[in-house]
Amino acid sequence: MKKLLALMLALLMLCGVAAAETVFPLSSEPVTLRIMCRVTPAYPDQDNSKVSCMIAYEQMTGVHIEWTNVPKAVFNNTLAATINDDELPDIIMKGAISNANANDWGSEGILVDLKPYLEEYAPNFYSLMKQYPSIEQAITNANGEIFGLPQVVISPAMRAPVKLWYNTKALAAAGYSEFPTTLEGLRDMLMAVKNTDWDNDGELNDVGIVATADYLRNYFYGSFGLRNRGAHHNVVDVDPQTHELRIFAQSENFRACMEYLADLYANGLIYQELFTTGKGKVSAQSASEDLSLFIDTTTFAVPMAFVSDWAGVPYQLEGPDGFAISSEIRSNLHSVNNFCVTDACEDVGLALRWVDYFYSEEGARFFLCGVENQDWEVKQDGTAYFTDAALATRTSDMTEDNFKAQFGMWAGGSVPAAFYDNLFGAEYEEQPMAMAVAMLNCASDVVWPFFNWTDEETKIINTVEADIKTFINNSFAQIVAGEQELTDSWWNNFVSQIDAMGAEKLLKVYEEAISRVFPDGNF
Ligand SMILES: [Ca+2]
Repeated sequence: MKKLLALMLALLMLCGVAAAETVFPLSSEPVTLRIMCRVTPAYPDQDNSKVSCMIAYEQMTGVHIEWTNVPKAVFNNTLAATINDDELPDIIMKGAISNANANDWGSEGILVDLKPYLEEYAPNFYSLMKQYPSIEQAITNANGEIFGLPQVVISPAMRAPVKLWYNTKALAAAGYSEFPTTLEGLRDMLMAVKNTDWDNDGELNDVGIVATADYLRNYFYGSFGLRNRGAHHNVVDVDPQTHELRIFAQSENFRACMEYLADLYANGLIYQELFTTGKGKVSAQSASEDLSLFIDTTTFAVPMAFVSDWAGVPYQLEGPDGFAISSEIRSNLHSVNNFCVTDACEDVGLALRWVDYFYSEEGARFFLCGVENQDWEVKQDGTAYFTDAALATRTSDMTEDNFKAQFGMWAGGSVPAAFYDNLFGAEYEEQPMAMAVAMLNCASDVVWPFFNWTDEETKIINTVEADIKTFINNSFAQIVAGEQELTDSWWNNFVSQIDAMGAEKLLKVYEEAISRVFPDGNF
């Protein structure tokens, strides 16, 4: 019996990983799909029709794409206006639409339920979904509908995006041979760097830590044991002592985290414009050598000429209570609803066959990195990398994203594709990869997937949780930037305001969802 079971399991696994061959062209008749896509400034003219894999894919598939390229900064508003005006494209791509919005638009008939089509028209995606149950769980709503395809992450390289990078020249000039391991050590080191003219330009002009506000919070939270259920949940986690659900911003450790960062900020050890311009200036700051430490996924914002000055910290810094958790850890998903089909689409099957190739190993590499033997090739040692012709287009003022966005659709993320181990560059380079593996080792034992809420729960998530999250993030920024003093009365008021905003209701909703997702109680 045991043997039979093992055999059946082995067979099941074989079926699970067997890639479905996509047959090209997808259409023998000329056919057009209209895709509205979120694009970042990395792309040439922010125009997907100029990306070489998309040019090649038109030839392969026989499907012409009419692109509506929408800059990231205005994407959500533009999408909302498009839906309001009933001028729908066939497909909405790279939008990372929240499950709550997708369920809303789905229930109004604007988005098509893809579930009945997946097995037949998206066999690569379908087999991934069956192989990784957390994927199916995260994208299937309470009515059993699926309104969008996600970015799947299989490789560890893609599961720990928040990393700490330091300028080795700055550290050496300040007398450090190794990066510190604790928050206290970090403060001392930043102070020493700040007081060193490490780039020898005659001025003390180091700008301190640069990060987006999100990444600043999500890195330092971990050193205080906060947000300990991973990257997909920003308000609720589990109290490490009591193992009960909590709104982590109401814990004393959240106060301690803000106090620590407010002290850094007041001493000029955090970039003073971080809460207004975020990491927007990494490129210029690293080129003028004013930057010694930043938090980001890789060094892709640093101009090529300076990249070799930078090294990463392959561990989470330890906080005052001994916490060293990496809080920005993804499940097997990066983002959901990156490929949604609208009711304006006349051939849902074709739309799905078009995207399904990107969930195969071969197709994912094509979609994300570009055309084999034109943009990249397999080198003699078996590793893949860009061709000489591709590398010849690289100029020293280009960031890695600028360079890559000429060939593939990776830059900017939230893609409808699967990230296997066969990619190269960016997160897959030796250093970021080693750091990602190390940060995964600092993850909590349990990382919550995206939850798919019921209609009733969605109402609470869209209102109560969204409001609490905004309130927490704004308060955090005010305290850290010193606009507000963190007194006892401010703190007590902050905690009770979260209660007044519906903390209990929100925790109840999490409790319900968790009883569905973790029926064994190991949440
Ligand atoms: Ca200087």
